[in-house]
Formats: sequence, C-alpha cells, structure tokens
Amino acid sequence: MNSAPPPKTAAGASPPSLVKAKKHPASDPPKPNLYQMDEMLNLALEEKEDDPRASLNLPRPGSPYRLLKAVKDTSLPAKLPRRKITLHLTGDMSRYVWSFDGKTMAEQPYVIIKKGEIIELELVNDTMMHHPIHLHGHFFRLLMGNGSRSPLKHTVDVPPMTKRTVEFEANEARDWMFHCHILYHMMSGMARVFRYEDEEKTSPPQPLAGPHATSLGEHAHDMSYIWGAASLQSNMSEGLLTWMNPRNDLQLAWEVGWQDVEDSQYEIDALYQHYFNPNFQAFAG
Ligand SMILES: [Cu+2]
Repeated sequence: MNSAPPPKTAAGASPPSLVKAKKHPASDPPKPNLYQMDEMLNLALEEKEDDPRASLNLPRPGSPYRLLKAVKDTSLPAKLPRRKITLHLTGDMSRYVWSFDGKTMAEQPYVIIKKGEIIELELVNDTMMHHPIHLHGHFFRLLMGNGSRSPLKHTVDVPPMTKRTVEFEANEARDWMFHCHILYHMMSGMARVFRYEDEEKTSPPQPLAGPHATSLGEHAHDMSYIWGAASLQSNMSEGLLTWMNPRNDLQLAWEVGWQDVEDSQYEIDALYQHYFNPNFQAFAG
C-alpha cells in the first residue's frame, strides 16, 4: 500500500468509492475522555441490555456484535470432536502488566491443540480494560446468539468483566500466535502460541534458555522497564527510580534538603517487591 495522501475533493463531496449505492458515512466519534474509566464500564453495561443496538447510543459506540450475521451458514462439521478451552484475561492496572490466566507468554508459552478438533474458546475478561483478542491463521465463529449464521472473525473485543465465546476448526499445522491486539499488552505478556500437537511431538518445549528461546523470539523473556521521576529545587531534591518486570519491582527513592536545615538532611529508601499475583506480594526494604 502506498502512503500517498487521499485525493482532494471539493468541500462536502464524498471520497471515491467502489460501489454505486447511497452512502451512509459514519459520524466522527468524539475524542475519548482520558481521565475516567466510565466509558469502558458503560460499554460493558450497555451490552447487557436486551436491545442489541444499545451500545450504539453511547457517545463513543462499542462493537455491536449481536447485529453481525454471516451471509451464509458458517456451522462447523458436527462429526468433529469438540473441546472447550477457557482463558482468563488477567492483569494489573496499577503496574500495567497483562497476561492470560495470570501467566505471561514467557512463563507459559503454549496452548496445545490437535488437528481435526473443534475448539470452543471461552475468553473471560477479569480486568477493567477492553482487550481485542486476535488469533492468527484461523477464522473463528463468534457465538453471540446468531446460531448457524454466526459471523466469522479473527479478532474479537472482550469488554471489561465480560466474556466472549468463539469456536474454530483446528485445520492448520504448526504454531499460531494468539494475543491481545493492544500491542503493549501483548509485549507485557498477554500472548500465547496455539501449537498443533504434531509440532509438539517433533519439537517439544525446551527450557527458555535453549532453542525454544529463539522460536519465541522477543516473547521468550519477560520485558523489563526502567522509569522514574525526579525534581531539583533551590532547597531540596526528591525522586524515584524503578526497575520492573511482570513479577518484580526494584525501587530507589531519595529526598535531600539543604536550605533552612541545620545540616544537609537526606533520606534514601530501597525497596524490592515480588508479585505472586496482583493481590499478593512480598517486599523487603
Ligand atoms: Cu489487552
């Protein structure tokens, strides 16, 4: 695709189109309110309404998935064996780390599937954010009440504190990436590889330091980050420096004063915290 700017049209004229039908341009949605979470919650609540169009009435409309219908029957072969896999979408809003079932991709890389089976995949969002979940290499049926006309998709938005169920036929081979399409979430750990069992037999998982590390690329290791804030004033300086990864925080904080104090005063704190899960941590400092 080239990146040339779209052709200029006269004021009010519609841009070029491939179809000769009456156009129904969507209005521009208002900018999101970045300072409150209500919009996320409203969307989740509107979705519980009986009216499938309810979420379209919000200032920033959601994905009206219940209105989506395939143009033909998308049912999967009834004779194939079926298996249900439930994955919880997990994370920690304050530390901003994300995972499936409380484990990052580096901690638990694979979901093993078998060619010829139908996977019913239940995605349960335990967090207060939307996660658009994407599976490579397969189209899945989004099961939201449309039966044989369930739409085929490869990405599904899962609103906060709700669940979505999709199903697909495992009709490929080898390894397929599965991840949140907010790429920062993916990189912090909300990803897996759907691995066909045959691949598992020919190249079983190795310790993360071995050849396995290469096949998972940058996802073989948890990412770590350094962040901090500091101020320097005429009378004092204070600041904070943190190194973190999904399980650990190492923090250094300081306060130094030198004006209107008898001698220079200072305080330095060092703190180490290990997170077993978002609700349980151990610390020393
Ligand atoms: Cu996400």
